[in-house]
Amino acid sequence: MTTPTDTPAQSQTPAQTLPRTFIRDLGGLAGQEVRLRGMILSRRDLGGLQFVTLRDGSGAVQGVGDGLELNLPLPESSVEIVGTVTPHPKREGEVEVRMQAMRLISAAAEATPVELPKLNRVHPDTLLNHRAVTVRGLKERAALRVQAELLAGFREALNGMGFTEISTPKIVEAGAEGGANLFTVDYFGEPAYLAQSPQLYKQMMVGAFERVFEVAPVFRGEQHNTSRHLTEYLSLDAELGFIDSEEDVMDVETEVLRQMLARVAQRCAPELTLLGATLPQVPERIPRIPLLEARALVEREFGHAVGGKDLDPEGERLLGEYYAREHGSEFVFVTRFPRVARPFYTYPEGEVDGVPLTRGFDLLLRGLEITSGGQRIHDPQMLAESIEAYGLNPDSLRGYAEVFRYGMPPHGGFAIGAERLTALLLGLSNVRMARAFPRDRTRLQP
Ligand code: AMO
Repeated sequence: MTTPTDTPAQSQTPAQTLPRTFIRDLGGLAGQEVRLRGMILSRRDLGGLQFVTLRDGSGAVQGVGDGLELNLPLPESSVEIVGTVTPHPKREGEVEVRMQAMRLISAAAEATPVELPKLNRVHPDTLLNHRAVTVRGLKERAALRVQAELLAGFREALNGMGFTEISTPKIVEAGAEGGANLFTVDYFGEPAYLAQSPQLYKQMMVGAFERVFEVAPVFRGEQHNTSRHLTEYLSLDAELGFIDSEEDVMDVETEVLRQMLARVAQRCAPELTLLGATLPQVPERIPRIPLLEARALVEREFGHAVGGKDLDPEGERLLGEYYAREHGSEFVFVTRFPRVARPFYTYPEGEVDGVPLTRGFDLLLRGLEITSGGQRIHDPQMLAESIEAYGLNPDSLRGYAEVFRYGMPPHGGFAIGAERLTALLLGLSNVRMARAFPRDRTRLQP
């Protein structure tokens, strides 16, 4: 084990009584003596001159020692450094710390499996296999830091708009979203499922609070291994009563996104710079286009004909490209989804060319879906008919359907996939990097 020797200067000097300074606060302290604590991201000993990059929870800084009598410990060792803040000789506006002493707090027993300052050269699978330690990399943690501010912004915006935070079961008797991607749980010998969405519960809670939101993981047994699918992801859900139509829901989501991004812009400048990310503008009114028109548009503008009931990923990409170019908006709402492409709870809305439509919408950002939402059915008779039309078992939806007989206002809501939003804002190529410990078809570790 490498044990650095404490320099005599460090023993009983006033430096020891210095309070700890966090790296983020060093900027205004040039000329002052500080005491830092952190982990060694990298280190070099150049014949008597010692260089370390120290990382604490708030940032990273270079420390320089001249002839310090110490053996630099392995990277990721925890140390305390006492030194003087000085302007960085090469990087305008930055500071470094001239180290007088370094004390080892907790030594790393082994070198990390990959070098944390060089993660951009490492294969993503290797990064994820060693995620417990690679998540310490400056860019990897920056993405999660931005996500934390997005979540705080989501809560702050909705709290400010009179929403109440709720917490609903993740072990459920029936799926909310349909499809074959339910995870089964053995619930004392009976089958139960992991919640695909808080959908049914957030609707029920509209009856209590009128405006509700939830931030919680949801589970989807996605068979496909793509760069935008996880089997466990963080769903940012909102639901509100007394709407006139889904237009009100889109207005609320627009305002929530504006506040979320404003918070990130204000608090995450270092992270955005580190990641080379530019935040999109949230327009006053995000453009809205009905799905059938969107399909016609990508065919007309790009010659891309879409089969099936939805827009395919390429169609979404092209639509995003079109609205960015022609309307200067990186966001676009796709509205009036056909009934076959939406779950049973979606409010039906007329038909075009024999295709029954709904008041359901998606929101695309930079050509990828980040949200689904819409107005919901609140009339008990209409709901019973929908459950039947979708071939669902009314018994498994009993507790949900019941509440509509006791009275519900017209309502609707939306859910944002937190990892997709984070990845798109930051230009991450894979949603896995927007989750500390991603779960996918083949990954349950670490
Ligand atoms: P939906 O199923 O479209 O709608 O999901 C909402 C949003 O969640 C994200 N998302 C995913 N992210 C990562 N991995 C996945 N496997 C995954 N699946 C979905 C997407 C998507 O837009 N109850 C409705 C929402 C509502 O109407 O309020 C729902 O869950 O960003």
